Amino acid sequence: MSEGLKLMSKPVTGPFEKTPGWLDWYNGPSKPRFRVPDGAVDAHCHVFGPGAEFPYAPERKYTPCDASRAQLYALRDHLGFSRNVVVQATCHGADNRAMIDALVHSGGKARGVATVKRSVGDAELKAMHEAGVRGVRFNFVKRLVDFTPRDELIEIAGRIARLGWHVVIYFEAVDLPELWDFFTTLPTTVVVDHMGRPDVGKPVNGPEFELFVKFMREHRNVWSKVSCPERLSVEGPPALNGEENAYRDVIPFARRIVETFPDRVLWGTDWPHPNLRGHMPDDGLLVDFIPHIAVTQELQRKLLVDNPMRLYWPEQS
Ligand code: 0GY
Repeated sequence: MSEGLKLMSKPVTGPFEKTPGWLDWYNGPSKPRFRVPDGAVDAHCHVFGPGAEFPYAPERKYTPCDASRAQLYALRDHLGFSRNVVVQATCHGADNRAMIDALVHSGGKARGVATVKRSVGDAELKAMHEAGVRGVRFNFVKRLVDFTPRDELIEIAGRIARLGWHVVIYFEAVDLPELWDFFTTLPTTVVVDHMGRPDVGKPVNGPEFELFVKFMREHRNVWSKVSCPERLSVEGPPALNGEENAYRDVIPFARRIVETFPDRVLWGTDWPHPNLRGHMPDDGLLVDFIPHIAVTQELQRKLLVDNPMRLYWPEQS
């Protein structure tokens, strides 16, 4: 672990007070043993603030510790990745300035996913596109956001479809049946965060996860991020489990999605890991998890390079 220590500056908090019990991101990530293929993309990560420069939104459900673009890009380099997809975090609401600031200071190495409201202007969407935004996120996780009417989301989806953007959806597995009809009317590519958050305590071939597989099988515009074992695992982190066995209970779920839909999967660190309660992962060990879910070099290339490049940098893929 010592190789990564002090690579990144320590987490700090700006003028805001963190949510009680908040876990800061880990500033001593190990150097992964798994060497990601050249051109690999971390396709799900966030920036938080810094709050002094980019204030957190009044409607937020949590207040994090700051996590700046410089810290994100230091992590990218340390882990051996080439590019990032920075997803708007709910603590910034629909104020995309921190995310866009990260994109415009990335030297073309980052794309973004924004949160927008119906009131967003065409000129604003165009400016976001020029900065590198390629999608919007619709969030259905009730602890993170207030309800947005479906007709507003459909209207937004129709407008961003014209820019060639996609929709990222975040929801809990138990809510898929109720959301199915809405999701299947979306006119764009649809990217699901974290495999629709399966309950990995249930069987991988049980009815709940089968529904998610059916969702992807029957709708070829649906992609999935096979990210966040640290968030989904019931068995837990390496300290409890031994490094080789970290998050072992998530492997069958992620591996099934990678092997069934190899051309429609993405992977991301989820740094700086909002709202974790039990532990904060070592991002180096998260990278070491990848060969357990994408077991051949071909699958690894698709997951980490070919798929994200096709979606976010089609002109270069
Ligand atoms: C994630 C997961 C979470 C939070 C957010 O934008 C966010 O606040 O996405 C979560 O709390 O599960 O993907 O980062």
